[in-house]
Amino acid sequence: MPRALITGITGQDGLYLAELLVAKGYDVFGMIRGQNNPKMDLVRNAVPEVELIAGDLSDVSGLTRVLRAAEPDEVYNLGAISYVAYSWENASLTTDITGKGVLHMLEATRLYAGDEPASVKFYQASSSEMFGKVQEVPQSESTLLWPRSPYGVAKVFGHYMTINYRESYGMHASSGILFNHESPRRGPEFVTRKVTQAVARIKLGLQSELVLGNLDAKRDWGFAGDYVDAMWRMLQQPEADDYVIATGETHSIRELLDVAFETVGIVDWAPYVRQDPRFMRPAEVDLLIGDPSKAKAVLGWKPQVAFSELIQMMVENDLDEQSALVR
Ligand code: NAP
Ligand code: F7E
Repeated sequence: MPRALITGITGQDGLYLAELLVAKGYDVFGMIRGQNNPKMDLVRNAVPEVELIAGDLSDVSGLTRVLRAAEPDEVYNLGAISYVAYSWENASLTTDITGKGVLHMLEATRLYAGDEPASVKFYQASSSEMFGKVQEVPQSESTLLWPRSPYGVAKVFGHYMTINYRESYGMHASSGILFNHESPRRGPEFVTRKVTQAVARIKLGLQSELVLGNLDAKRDWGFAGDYVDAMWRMLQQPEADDYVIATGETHSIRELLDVAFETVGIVDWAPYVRQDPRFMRPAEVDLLIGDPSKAKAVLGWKPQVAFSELIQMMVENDLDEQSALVR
């Protein structure tokens, strides 16, 4: 049975990936941080087969111990401080975890792999936020990076460090440049889930308004369940490489609002939505749209869930969750 180690097991992608790997017959190990992490029960309920090992991306000696305990064939480094807005308020911490944490994982994996550096396959969760102020439309693997937030800068560091470990030590280290991907498991701080939760609550009479920032930003949104499959496909390739994972479509926050409110039968959302500068960012990423043709050609990957289907799925889930809360 192949063995996989996932950092960020308590996050949106960590859970979907763990489910995928368990279904494929892997022995899955998840790194979990902190003492008595409140999300431990969530992981245990969703994927009871996964063995949890305590560790933190800031602690390189602890990571060495985690690698020795899991003895993985594949390492998926999904752990990060991932909320872009938070990264301006906590730039140094974001740099330490989202940036330097990648170096720590690469180094712990290299030391664990010993004389056979390519024997342990490594996946790094890079991000379309690295494109920031986009220099090309659509964005591909060769587009110049121009990050616009401390999060984006930290991801660029992790991305190039992954390439550097591949080139310096011959590690099988791949980097997935994933565009925004969402699901009913998305954290409520991100705009899709903030909108779908609020729409459900407005429909149920539990909330009267939704306060947002920039409504004109455009994102290439896909379904997280599809995107973790791309991660796995990257590590099955004979050679490590970097891949853009995206739908190739872009939509504004306004279009997101159209679909979410239409799902509950509200055609005009303007009376419910207010803009507040509090949710505007010091530097915005105005437009993201990815070109996933390399992933299609080499990995045989393509997205299965369309934008409107994704948002409808999230609204339906939030209607169920919010109704259960008031029952
Ligand atoms: P998420 O839901 O925010 O999950 C982040 C995970 O990182 C959580 O499990 C969190 O654990 C863990 N983590 C935070 N600080 C840590 C630390 N110091 N040590 C170890 N683990 C730590 O993120 P996601 O949406 O699943 O994304 C997964 C990865 O893909 C992230 O690296 C993200 O930056 C990247 N990414 C995401 C997207 C997207 O659209 N979702 C797109 C491109 C790239 P706790 O529960 O303990 O906080
Ligand atoms: O913002 C705008 C906001 O926080 C999307 C992370 O997974 O994807 C994610 O980063 C857009 C931005 O995601 C609100 O200004 C308007 O333009 O949902 P988000 P993100 O910043 O794109 C990338 C690929 C990652 O790698 C990250 O880890 O929506 N927006 N009003 C708002 N955003 C939020 N959160 N809240 C608002 O009220």
